[in-house]
Amino acid sequence: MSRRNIALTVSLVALCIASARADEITLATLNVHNLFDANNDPYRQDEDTPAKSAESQAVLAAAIKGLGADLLAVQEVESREVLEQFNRTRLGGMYAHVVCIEGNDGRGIDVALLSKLPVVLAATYQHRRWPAAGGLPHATSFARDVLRVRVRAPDQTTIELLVLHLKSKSGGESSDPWRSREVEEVRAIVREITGEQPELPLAVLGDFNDLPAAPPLSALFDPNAQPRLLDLTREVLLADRWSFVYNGERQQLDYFLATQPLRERLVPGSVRFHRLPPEATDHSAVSATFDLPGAAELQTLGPPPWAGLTAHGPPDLTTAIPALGPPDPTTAIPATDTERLRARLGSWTVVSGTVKQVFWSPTGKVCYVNFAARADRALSGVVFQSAFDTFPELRDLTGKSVTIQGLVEQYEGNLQIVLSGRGQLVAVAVRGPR
Ligand SMILES: [Ca+2]
Ligand SMILES: [Ca+2]
Repeated sequence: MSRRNIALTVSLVALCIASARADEITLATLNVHNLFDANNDPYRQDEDTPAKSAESQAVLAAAIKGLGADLLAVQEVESREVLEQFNRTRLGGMYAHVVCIEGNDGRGIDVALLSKLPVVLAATYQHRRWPAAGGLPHATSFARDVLRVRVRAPDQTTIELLVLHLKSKSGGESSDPWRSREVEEVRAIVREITGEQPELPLAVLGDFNDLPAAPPLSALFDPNAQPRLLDLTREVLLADRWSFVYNGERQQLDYFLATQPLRERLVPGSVRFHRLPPEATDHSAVSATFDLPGAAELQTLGPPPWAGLTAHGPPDLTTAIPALGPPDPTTAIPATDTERLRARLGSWTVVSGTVKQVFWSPTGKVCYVNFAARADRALSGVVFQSAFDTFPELRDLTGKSVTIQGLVEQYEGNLQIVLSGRGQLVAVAVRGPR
């Protein structure tokens, strides 16, 4: 069999394996924009928010059905009663479980979860308190709430979700300290949960009400925080990574973060922003689909199923990256072609070259895979500590021909691709004399 035929056969087998997986679960998040009823809630200031019209509800329901989500995190729901009625009358009861706990917001808007999967646990963090943040006397608790829900998949796998709706930006920078403090607390909550059960797949998703590079959100994206939260929306091309339009400008306010145990189950290419009709809501939805293997496999958490195929694996690249879909080696840009690569900033790109050196930062927390002796002469692969175990071959890469793929970024003027997923790096030993 020729190499081409072998590659084709392997690709077909990979396709068959992919289509045979029935245990896929789609998670999504959507700010539904004021899903209010016409009844006056005497305990909340809901008088100034009109009820969502029948037409708007119908459009929203059609949009939600189109998401195909098994689990839908929602924000800006007035109450559990309103959401239950919407699910029953507009969605035909497609979600068996409606989780909504009245939170702290003055107007009464709440975070909630619609679930087709059984709910094992639901908890609120609305009672969490901290000292007044940044001179804001009222900023001593979550402006809304963080809703924690644990669901159980048919194969007994459990997934933990934290549904967020962080303090809004209205009022400008004055809200930043409050949102920063909320983020700190979310981080603490994640540590508390995963500290008890480090192998629990966990998602943090919702309307974070700020931009990806905004300082208040930085702690969520910190690559050295433990456990690391991986922003799945970064799998989407930069130009498509927006969820809200403010003054005519596209912005990303909605996010989907996952811990590594959940990230490892992400179906490649499944992360999507969904544009919804303006009659439904002013936000885009974000969704991602996951493979959920059996509970026994989850507890052992061995290497990902494709791990054996990659490290120094067969020299045919098409057999080596089932995780991300095979990169076309003919499209790879040489790592030293910085001019072409600079034009690819923010875009998913396949890059190849011979590794000149691999070195670790003085703290040992970052590993650099360099394709040139000087950092400004070529793009580098960057691996953060949390992904060291994902790339056991790092120490042996020097002198090898390596293909990497990912988003081209710029850091301190130099080009880089952050490597976190197994399929992002393929090393090929340069063939020596036999
Ligand atoms: Ca009301
Ligand atoms: Ca409410």
